[in-house]
Amino acid sequence: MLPEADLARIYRSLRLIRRAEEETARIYPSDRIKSPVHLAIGQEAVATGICDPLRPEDVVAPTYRSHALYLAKGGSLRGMMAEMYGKATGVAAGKGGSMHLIDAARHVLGASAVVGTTIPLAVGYALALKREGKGRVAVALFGDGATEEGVFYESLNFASLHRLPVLFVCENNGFAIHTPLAKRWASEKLCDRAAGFGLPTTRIADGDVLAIRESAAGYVEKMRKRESGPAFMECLTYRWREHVGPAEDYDAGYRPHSDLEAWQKTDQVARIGGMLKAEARAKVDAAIEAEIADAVAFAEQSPWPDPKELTADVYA
Ligand SMILES: Cc1ncc(C[n+]2csc(CCOP(=O)(O)OP(=O)(O)O)c2C)c(N)n1
Repeated sequence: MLPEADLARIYRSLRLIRRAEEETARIYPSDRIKSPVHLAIGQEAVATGICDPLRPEDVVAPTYRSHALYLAKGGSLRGMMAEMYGKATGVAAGKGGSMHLIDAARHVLGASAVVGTTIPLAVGYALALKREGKGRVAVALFGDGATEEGVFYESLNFASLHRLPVLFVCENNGFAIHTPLAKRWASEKLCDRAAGFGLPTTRIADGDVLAIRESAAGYVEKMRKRESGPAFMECLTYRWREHVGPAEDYDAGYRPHSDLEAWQKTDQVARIGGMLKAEARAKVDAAIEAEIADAVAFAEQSPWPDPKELTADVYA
């Protein structure tokens, strides 16, 4: 069993993501949040397990479903909340919304709504980090749908050829919007496809945050020492809410509620929380509630962007 301090840190990350997203879902129907939201409630273990072994100066490349990765890497909660509210104090000055989070100080690259597009950005960054020679690594996190883009395979090949320090992580939640893997993939052996490009691979099927962390830590350590090039992880997980928006969608007919119930039995927030002493857990929970309340108040009290800013930082 991990030392209590490690468990507390991992629990804090899992719980912060869960509660920040639950709060987002609670506020959403009021229309104060102006941006569409792709929630990762249920998927927290992937971002948390991957980011725990990372150093502050390592780089992560998120997707539009990026609250979890952004927060796990230490991104500003105030800046994220204000961004979703469309306020001038948001991380993209209120112009990007939930799908375009960024925190340059925490080395969270800009997210994108276009599926697969941040994978090559992580590879390009890894090339720069290799040349820099300080042992930093880049991580690309993406959904199973992104592996259907040609750029995914180009990225694997280029990174493997040049032995770049990049960890590719597929958060496989089984669906691209409403379409299941069985209707999209001729073979579900995703790790075999990655291995075909010469990458070591690991598949974690049960969402165990500690197993994800251990696997990521092993790969990252070898990359830092230049003992290996890129690596590939497939982490099975489950999106509890609808593809986009705050609600559940088990009445839509594309997946049964029993799947949710099965994943909820191994919920990592509850599991890791249960490994902590009650007092330690209560302390973490209270600190997180205060942090979220502060971020929401910050977003609500922040000013709207000045209309004169409308065309600033916009390419034309
Ligand atoms: C290039 C591109 N094609 C299609 C879309 C429409 N689209 C938005 S989300 C999505 C599903 C992607 O699924 P996945 O990569 O598994 O991520 P998840 O939403 O499950 O996190 C699609 C097809 C898009 N945004 N970009």
